[in-house]
Amino acid sequence: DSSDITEVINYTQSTYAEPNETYFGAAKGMNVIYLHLESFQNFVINYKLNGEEVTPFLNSLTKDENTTYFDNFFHQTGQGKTSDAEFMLENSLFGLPQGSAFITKAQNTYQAAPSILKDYGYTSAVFHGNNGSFWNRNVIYKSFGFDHFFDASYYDTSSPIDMAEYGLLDKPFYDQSESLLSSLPQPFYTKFITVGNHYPYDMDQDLVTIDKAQTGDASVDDYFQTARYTDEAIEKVFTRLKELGLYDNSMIVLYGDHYGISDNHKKAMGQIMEKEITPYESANLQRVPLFIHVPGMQGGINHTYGGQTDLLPTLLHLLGIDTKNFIQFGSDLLSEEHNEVVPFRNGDFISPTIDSINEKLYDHQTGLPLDDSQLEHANTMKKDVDYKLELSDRVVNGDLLRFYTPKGYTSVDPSTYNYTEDIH
Ligand code: GP9
Ligand code: MN
Repeated sequence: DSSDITEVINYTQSTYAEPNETYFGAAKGMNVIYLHLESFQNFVINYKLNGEEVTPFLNSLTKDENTTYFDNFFHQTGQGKTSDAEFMLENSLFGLPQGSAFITKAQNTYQAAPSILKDYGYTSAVFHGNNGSFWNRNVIYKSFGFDHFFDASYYDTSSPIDMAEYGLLDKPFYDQSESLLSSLPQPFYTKFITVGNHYPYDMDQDLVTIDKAQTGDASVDDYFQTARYTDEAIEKVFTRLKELGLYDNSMIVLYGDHYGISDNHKKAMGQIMEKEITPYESANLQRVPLFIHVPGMQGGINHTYGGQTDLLPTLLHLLGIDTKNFIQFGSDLLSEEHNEVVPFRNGDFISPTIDSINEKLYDHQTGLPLDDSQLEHANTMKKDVDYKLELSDRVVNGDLLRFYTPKGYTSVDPSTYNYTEDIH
């Protein structure tokens, strides 16, 4: 009930990380373009298969002067997969321990990114070449305050060669999204959700430009072909944004949503990574790429440890919007006060010093069992992680944001949104 919210507010106030004045407002007033890297694990970045780069364009982004590439960024998803990634991205709230909050908690009160940005004149839209009811998106997006949701009904999905199992393939998807994007007033906040690189990663061999791997495990071997395809589609997006004159006034954020290769493929992954996939290695393979491109902002490779709940405070601070009064469970990755302990949905955590994986403690740098002298410190970290997850679950299960409206924030009325009356 409402007394719970006081404990939550005290907690999130205590974990708030203040903006880094070097970066605060670096993207102020810019458009935001999220490019969703489906099932993309970080091990693919700068990986060479038979001497050939799998993702040459993304690899080039790790060296782009205005792109910050985070190489210690982790997904924190549970059973909700993509929907958990979106939930965390838009709210800086964890998904649920079981099931998908998108499905079971769509009627909650949220103070999500689109609604926060509306107070700053932003128009928001999601583009996704799958039917709008998948993951209950067409319901929960209204609670998030998305102005538009361009689902498969806005796209030409009539030619089979353009289709993947969960909707339109990336290249035709992005091509067809262009006129929809150009119809939006600026500044806009947009998210493009792709499906090309989705399990089991099989692709029409007429469309592939790199060989499969040769482990004998099909979903591992094929993964490199769909990852390459995703990379090529992203490169085309960057080229088109420049041609459309949108590149210089847009912040582009690329993020992996969750793992691609599950723990059932340890043997094949051991060949790919040339090391045994132990529980420690498997947890450390949960890194997903995060690239933040801001025109005019000095980029580089940023080794800060973080997760998907950290994206919203990071994004808002880059846009010059302070997050102090919002209930957010992550913290700004660029802040000097950012907490580098990365909680996972199952209570495990990874940090620059200590990892807790399946109830076992490790020295993060060596992967060896933790020295007894560190046990007390590790237990404190574990308690903090458990408490953070518990409070986030209390907010989502108790719909507690009903009881707290941040100063200056305009609440959302989901009934005012209708995604079918848009331009067709
Ligand atoms: C479905 C697409 C894939 O619309 O986003 O979802 P996933 O299976 O990755 O959760
Ligand atoms: Mn996904």
